[in-house]
Amino acid sequence: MFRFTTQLVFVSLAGALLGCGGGYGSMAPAPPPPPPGNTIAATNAIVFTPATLRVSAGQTVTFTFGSIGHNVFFATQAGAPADISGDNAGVSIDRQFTAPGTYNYTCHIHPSMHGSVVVQ
Ligand SMILES: [Cu+2]
Repeated sequence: MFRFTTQLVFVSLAGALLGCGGGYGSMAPAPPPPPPGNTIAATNAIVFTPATLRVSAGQTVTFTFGSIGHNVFFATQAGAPADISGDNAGVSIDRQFTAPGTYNYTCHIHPSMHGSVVVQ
């Protein structure tokens, strides 16, 4: 005679339901203000514009060249950035000004073209 013992297995349901409410912040940080437009255009009118650009020490100036080639040669002085030599058309080239001063420059292709960057 065999007696069968029925073991009751109690299963306890530990319902650990993780809420999926990853509250995505709807308050994205405001975009930073656009950088100052420290740009000098070497134009097809054979002028640099603006003729005088004022920037703060440490800022970068972008020289943009139109379809007519130009270059930028700085007067020799301490703190002047590297010249932009050659015949540059359709490009933009950056130069950083680290020291206060007035930096005059000319285009060697068109000697009548000149301008200055005043670094404060
Ligand atoms: Cu030129």
